[in-house]
Amino acid sequence: MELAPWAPNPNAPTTETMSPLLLATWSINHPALTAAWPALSTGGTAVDAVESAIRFAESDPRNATVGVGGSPDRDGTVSLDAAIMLSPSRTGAVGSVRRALHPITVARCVMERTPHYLLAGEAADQFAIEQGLETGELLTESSRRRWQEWRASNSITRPIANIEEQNHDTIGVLAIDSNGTLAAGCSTSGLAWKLPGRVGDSPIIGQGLYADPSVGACVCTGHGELAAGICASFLAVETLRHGNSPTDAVRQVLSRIKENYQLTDQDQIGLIVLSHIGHFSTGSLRPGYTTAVRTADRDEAIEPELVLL
Ligand code: SD4
Repeated sequence: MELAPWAPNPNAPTTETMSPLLLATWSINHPALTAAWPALSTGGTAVDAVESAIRFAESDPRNATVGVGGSPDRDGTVSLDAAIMLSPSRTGAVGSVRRALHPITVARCVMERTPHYLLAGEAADQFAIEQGLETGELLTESSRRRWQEWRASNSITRPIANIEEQNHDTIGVLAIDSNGTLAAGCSTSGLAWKLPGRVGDSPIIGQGLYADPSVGACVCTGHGELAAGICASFLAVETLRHGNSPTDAVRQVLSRIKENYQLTDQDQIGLIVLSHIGHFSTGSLRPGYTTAVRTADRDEAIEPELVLL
């Protein structure tokens, strides 16, 4: 049977104005939401809010796993991953950049100015330079010192640090603007002391983040390898797509991780799931994960709704 072409329904209600909303992984990223909120709450776009919140975190040298001052890899070099996503056909990402000071902006440029979705390594830094974006030294005195202390007290067979608030402040941001448009973004230096060349879940669509404007969005933080194998953010959004709540989606992701991995005491994943109508839930494998929330009525850091273990 031939289907009639889609035509707009003249009786459809007009899109309601939504209240803007900003969410970020880890309470330490609360100031990043505070920085992005004035523009978002006065008509700014979700994509600008995600970029500006993340740029704020990337600029803060005290933030030990995002941007300048991020945690080095095993060999003492800082390399960064970032991604931004509005919809399946509007995504941009960079992996393993070593010079770009704002990988989230490089990711946005990949989305807006190239036919590609992901650029990696030296060529991604070169792309940032060609686009006139800021580059510089990512290693600070303090990140160098932390790396030296780690080298002195650990063998190189133990390449990663525990995921906790003190050493894991990877930023994942979800936003809805007053037009009801969704955006998601992530930026990270990845797991501390990772093997050089390792790229985590954060710049990979479906793993560290996913957004589908008609369904919802998700961002993950923690051990990227756990989010990777189950396509955690995609799984969360697909769970919403089948009519389930954000809480169901968080539960689904955490249970799927538990079913598939031999979890150690150090393994952690935290996630935020947001429906396209502004309902959200948060969860983590273990206690310790927090979420920053900014709306017209809320300005706080909250404990996860679900903690699996
Ligand atoms: C990664 N998921 O590279 C990131 C790290 C992270 O809080 O989120 N840490 O695996």
